[in-house]
Amino acid sequence: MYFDDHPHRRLNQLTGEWILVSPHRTKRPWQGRQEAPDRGELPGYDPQCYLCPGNERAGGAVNPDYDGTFVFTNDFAALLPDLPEGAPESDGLLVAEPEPGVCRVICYSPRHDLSMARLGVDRAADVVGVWCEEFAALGAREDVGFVQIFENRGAIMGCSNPHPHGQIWATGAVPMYPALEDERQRGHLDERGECLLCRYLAQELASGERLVLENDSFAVVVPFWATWPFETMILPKAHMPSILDMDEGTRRDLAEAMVRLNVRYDNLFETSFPFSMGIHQQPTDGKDHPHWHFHLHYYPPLLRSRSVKKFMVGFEMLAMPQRDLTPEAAALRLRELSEVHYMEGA
Ligand code: H2U
Ligand code: ZN
Repeated sequence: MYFDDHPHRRLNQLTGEWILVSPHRTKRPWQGRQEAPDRGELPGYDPQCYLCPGNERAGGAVNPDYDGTFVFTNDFAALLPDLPEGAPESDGLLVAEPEPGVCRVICYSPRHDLSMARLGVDRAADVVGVWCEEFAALGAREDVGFVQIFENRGAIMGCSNPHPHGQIWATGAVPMYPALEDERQRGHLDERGECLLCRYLAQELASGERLVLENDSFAVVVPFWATWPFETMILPKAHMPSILDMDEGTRRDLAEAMVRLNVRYDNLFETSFPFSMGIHQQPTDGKDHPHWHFHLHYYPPLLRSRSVKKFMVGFEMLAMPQRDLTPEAAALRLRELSEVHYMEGA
């Protein structure tokens, strides 16, 4: 196929951005394992960890002896509610406005050592439940227009702590990427009378070329327009503007899809796989957003081994993102991996 061999660019339908693909540079065969598996076991409890039960955090607060999930307001929040009145007007081209908001931290489990890949589906479903509760509560606030749920995992991503946790930043305005996706999805529904991602998913399920795994309610694909080497997207098969549209069974299916994907990711380079992931869903301005189809993005930086990452520099910083490995080849690699975690296998 032409696009397996020749440089080309692909359109990201969700943002309108283009990505350069250079498949002719990956003709060399895959070299197999480059490094020994990373079997560095973490302790189940770390007395130095600010997220473990019963420990003191930086601000002086003491974590309860929690069992299950634990949510608290970030002690170093990037956003604050209740900003003072009296911000100056913008001055010509110098445009600024106050941005109120709330930052929360979610511990997935009391266990310091169990990331999503090894948490088990029941615990992962509890995390999905907390996301729904937090989304509902934060989204109901007058001063919150968008709720960004995300997780930063691994030192390479600047994550400060291996204790499995995620974050929520709720903002007054809709941030840049969700705003782009909002515009593209609205435009598609207006012009074609059908949801952009329902249509995209039907095409991906029909081809199967970029499909990594699926269950009754969700499909995991390497998007046709993926930027990061092993980037994936989790999409609900039914049209749902937000995570609150999931029933109990669908929440569990989401947890199952996440756990299976995370196991494959860990198995890829036999390491605790770093990434940034996040949920994109409808804004929380009280209006209807029928064009929104919620989804999760996983952006992992690793390229060839647990220490060789993809750099977005040079042409990519100045012009447009670029990749060598095609999304189809990445999906094939992820599809071939086992769903038994390498730390739990023989
Ligand atoms: P990472 O997920 O990027 O590691 O960030 C963890 C968050 O935890 C970070 O935003 C917060 C930091 O502000 N934090 C607390 O709220 N309390 C602490 O005692 C330490 C870290
Ligand atoms: Zn811990």
